[in-house]
Amino acid sequence: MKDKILKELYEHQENHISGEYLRKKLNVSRTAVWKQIQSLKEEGYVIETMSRKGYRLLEQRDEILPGGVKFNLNTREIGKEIKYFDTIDSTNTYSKTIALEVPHGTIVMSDEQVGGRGRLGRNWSSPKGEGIWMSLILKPGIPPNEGMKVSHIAAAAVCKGIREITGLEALVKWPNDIVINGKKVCGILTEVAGELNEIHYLIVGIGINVNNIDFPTELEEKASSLLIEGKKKYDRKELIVKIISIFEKFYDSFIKEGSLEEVLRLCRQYSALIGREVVIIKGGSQEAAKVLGMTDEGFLEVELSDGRIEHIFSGEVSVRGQGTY
Ligand code: BTX
Repeated sequence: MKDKILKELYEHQENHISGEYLRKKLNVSRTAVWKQIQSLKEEGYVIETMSRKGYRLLEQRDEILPGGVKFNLNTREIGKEIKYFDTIDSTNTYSKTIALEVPHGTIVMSDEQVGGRGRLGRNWSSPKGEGIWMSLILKPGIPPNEGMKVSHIAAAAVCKGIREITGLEALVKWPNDIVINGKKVCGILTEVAGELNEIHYLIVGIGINVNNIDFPTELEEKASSLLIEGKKKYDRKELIVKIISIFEKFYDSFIKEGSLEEVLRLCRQYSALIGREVVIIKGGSQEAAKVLGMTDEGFLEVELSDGRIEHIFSGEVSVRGQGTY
């Protein structure tokens, strides 16, 4: 019932709706309506109550409460279920604990992560109220080796979404970062659980620095935010809705038609690496190379210093002449 009341409040944000209207519409008592309104207020929704007029949702622009995302999304499946937290260790870690019980497309998001994770056990700084820290739980029924393609879908969707909302020149740094002016504004962590021939579930963790004003000293050189680059604050809800909508479109054409065409086109057009001299870091070793392109399978095609052409599946690539990043 709470969800239905919230939906009504979102649909009538311009004016108040009376307790009587809600009571009739949902076929419940006025006390029940009142109780649900109190409970929504406790969850952080700002609801104005005026005698004789009723209730009105006053949304603060910068909040990312789940209703603001859910009722603005026009997707088929992704985001129909949203689990929202004020604070959590990591949305990816939590997603793993619920993945088998929740429907495909469930999103877990949090206003803050205190144990945000990057790849290979690295940390992901996720301060409160500043970024988008979310995980998509997907059940695609594809072989595990195709999981990487879903990561590319996420990168293309985030890059396109950021460009459309902010107009900033976001680039995809293969395989899973989004950079602006050579600094990382987003990281994607895709984790797969399954058997040899089929994925049980796949968790795509997306971390975007949106309104961060500054970063811990050790990140200053390589991290940035949309606010720092665009010199203005951005609405996190609007970004989430845009990115999820684009993601679902790309994801559907991959799953239904096996097509990654648009995703590859975007990853190539907006690549931060193609045509550049880079250093490939694999385990303990480093090798200089020039990036030639990206294959249809999503591998990075590079030319090594001895002229050999290699297709790289995963690993670290740092652009030469730009420090370690
Ligand atoms: P990565 O291993 O490519 O990047 C981690 C590295 O990036 C860190 O070692 C650090 O140098 C740098 N870093 C840490 N925090 C930030 C930041 N906020 N901005 C820029 N650079 C940073 C990238 O891994 C994958 C990150 C995924 C994060 C999402 S958030 C939602 C979900 N939950 C979760 O725990 N992780 C994912």
